[in-house]
Amino acid sequence: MRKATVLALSTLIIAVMIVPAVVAATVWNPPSAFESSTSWKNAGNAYVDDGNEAKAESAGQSVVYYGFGFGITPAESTIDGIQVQLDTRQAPPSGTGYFSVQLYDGSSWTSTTLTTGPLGSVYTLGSETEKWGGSWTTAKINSVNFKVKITSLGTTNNWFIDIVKVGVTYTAPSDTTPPVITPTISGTLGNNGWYVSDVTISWTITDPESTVTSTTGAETTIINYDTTGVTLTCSATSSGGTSSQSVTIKRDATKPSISASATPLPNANGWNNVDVIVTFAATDDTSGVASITSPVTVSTEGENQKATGTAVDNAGNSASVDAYVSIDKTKPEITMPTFPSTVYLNQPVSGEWTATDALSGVDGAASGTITVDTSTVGVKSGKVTVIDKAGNFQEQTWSTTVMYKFVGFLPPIGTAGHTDPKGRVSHNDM
Ligand SMILES: [Ca+2]
Ligand SMILES: [Ca+2]
Ligand SMILES: [Ca+2]
Ligand SMILES: [Ca+2]
Repeated sequence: MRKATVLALSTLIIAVMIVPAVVAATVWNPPSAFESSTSWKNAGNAYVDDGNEAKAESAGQSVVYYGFGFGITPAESTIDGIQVQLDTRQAPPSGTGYFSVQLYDGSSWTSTTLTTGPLGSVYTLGSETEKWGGSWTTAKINSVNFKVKITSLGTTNNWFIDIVKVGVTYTAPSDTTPPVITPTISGTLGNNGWYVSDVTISWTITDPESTVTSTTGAETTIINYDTTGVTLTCSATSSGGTSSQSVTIKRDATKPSISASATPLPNANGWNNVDVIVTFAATDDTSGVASITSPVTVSTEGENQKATGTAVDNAGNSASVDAYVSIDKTKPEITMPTFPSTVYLNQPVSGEWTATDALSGVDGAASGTITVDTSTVGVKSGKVTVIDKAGNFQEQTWSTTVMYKFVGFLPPIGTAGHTDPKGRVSHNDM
């Protein structure tokens, strides 16, 4: 016998050494409700320890209390025992009244019924290891359907209770795992892991086996600035250990800066008369430029022809710019006056020229007068030059010959001839 006892003791010691230290806890709660079918008077007076009492006026009357509001966690905790405490009195004080108490686990009443002694004291029924013949879980204890039935028994005039309380002793499971930390990141994700909006980072920390005793970096953070990478770390400790989680946030919510340039540049009038190459350039401070429109060659004629360039950064933000190109490659048209091929000395000769340009328009005078110098004989020529606003030249020439005017031969002046009626003198009358 002695040997067996020593063996049992050493087994117990080994068991204590292997199992991590677990601490039982007891929580006490009063009820918050009773079943309305009760025959007791003022049953709700037993919620609070205030001298106001619930009362049964005859033996064999039961009151059922519930709504104890237990919230024992973690759910895997073991229920070790249940106690019911009653602050009792009877009238007259010398009676033999007492109470019996039973528990309800949500589906049946416990097989064990415990009873008080003669009323007039505070009785605590059960113990930290008494299960009342029931099979308990945290779910049953935490349920609103966990109930206590108190029945008046014995002989007296009135059975009183000032307060009823239930104490539940439980043991949390031992914990070998640290808390689980889960980040929640909300924001608009662009390309390549870059966020393109404000980013909110929050953390969920759970440990089903034990209480999380400390955390760092668990606060919600809003990243409202562009960054190539900011790392947030959350740590949490339970009796299962310490764990950490980190997230790195890259934010670029800013469009690239884009510009356009033209080659060649337009003239002072804003026109080109050759093909124009529009080249785009962009910069981006945070994620960098990912793509940009290739140079655009504008070769068609027209005013304010649009060339659009777009730049996209590595986060997916895009920006566009419009360049306007005016091209006129067509020379102006000149309408020249028509001069005869020959004109006479001192004959007044002049004519009007006019010019038109369909695209950029004539730059300068669009008409003018050509006056031929007929004061001397010979070939006279000139040219009209017109330029449009794009710099295209047009040139037209004119030419005519100034000649003496011969109207015929006058007869020589005779000595023996006669004078004709017009006063001219002829030598021979034919
Ligand atoms: Ca009371
Ligand atoms: Ca754990
Ligand atoms: Ca950017
Ligand atoms: Ca033109």
